[in-house]
Amino acid sequence: MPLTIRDLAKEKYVLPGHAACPGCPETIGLRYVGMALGRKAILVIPAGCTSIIQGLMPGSGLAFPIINVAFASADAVASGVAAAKEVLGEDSVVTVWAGDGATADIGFATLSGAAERNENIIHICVDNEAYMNTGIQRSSLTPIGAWTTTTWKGKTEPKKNMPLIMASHGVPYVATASIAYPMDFIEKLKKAASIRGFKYIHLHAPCPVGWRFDPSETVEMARLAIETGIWVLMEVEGGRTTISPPSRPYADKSRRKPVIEYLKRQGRFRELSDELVRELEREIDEYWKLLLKLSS
Ligand SMILES: Cc1ncc(C[n+]2csc(CCOP(=O)(O)OP(=O)(O)O)c2C)c(N)n1
Ligand code: SF4
Ligand SMILES: [Mg+2]
Repeated sequence: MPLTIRDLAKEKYVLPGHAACPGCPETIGLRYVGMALGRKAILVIPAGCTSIIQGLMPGSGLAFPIINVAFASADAVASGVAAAKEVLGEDSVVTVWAGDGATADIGFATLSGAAERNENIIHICVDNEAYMNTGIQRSSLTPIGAWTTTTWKGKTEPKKNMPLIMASHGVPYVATASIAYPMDFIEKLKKAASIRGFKYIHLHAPCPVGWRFDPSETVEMARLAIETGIWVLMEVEGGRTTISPPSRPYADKSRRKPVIEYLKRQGRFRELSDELVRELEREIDEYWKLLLKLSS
């Protein structure tokens, strides 16, 4: 039976008065985490925008139980919390909620270690493609050509492919998600919570501040990433790759929108050359070919 809105937790986990910017993708994603996991969720959060969004004690903009940790330790802390909960016989879903910087750069050692040990946790990478909280510095998940305050002329290196890197750890479950496709994300979260062992979900999260678009366009920008094929929704479960329903139409190249439709809407790509746009189109094609091969 497909999941419906009636199956979701009714409590609100993102509260009025939180400290996020208007149009913030992280609050959108956190709402869906609350709807999917409800009271079972325990969030482990390294430094990043969400640490600010939650606010200062004794108030909090988030109703989850949260452990704030140093950048590099998130998955090690989560491993310990999950082990303790198991000893106590408590049914919790220990979930790391970490930015792209915290996931792919500074926290990668403990993430890789927890994946290799197959710890019973979920790691969600909320990917806004830069270190936003400290003023839009590049991360290894910033795409090629994008302006940041540390890549004034556009980043010269391509975006690291974290979902495939995590899949190559041989963990039970890896998925990609988008804040524009809530039911797809929620289903993946619920599935991850039902699987024992290490689970990785990579959430595409366009940030109006760092990407330079109007805050009213956050969801539209995330949807365009799917429609141009630059972000693909998929799952790798027990080593088997499948393209998720919202992305399936775009396996057919003729149905994809030109990537320029996505790039031209974001100020961070203002200086992008025609040559780089062609290069990105070529990379999208190549990646789709690889995914279709893996999923055949
Ligand atoms: C070890 C360490 N280095 C640097 C910082 C400063 N710092 C705090 S948040 C942040 C950026 C986080 O970026 P990301 O993980 O992508 O999350 P976002 O802010 O984009 O949500 C940095 C560099 C820190 N707190 N600890
Ligand atoms: S900088 Fe971006 S990710 Fe951070 S709080 Fe603002 S909108 Fe959200
Ligand atoms: Mg970030």
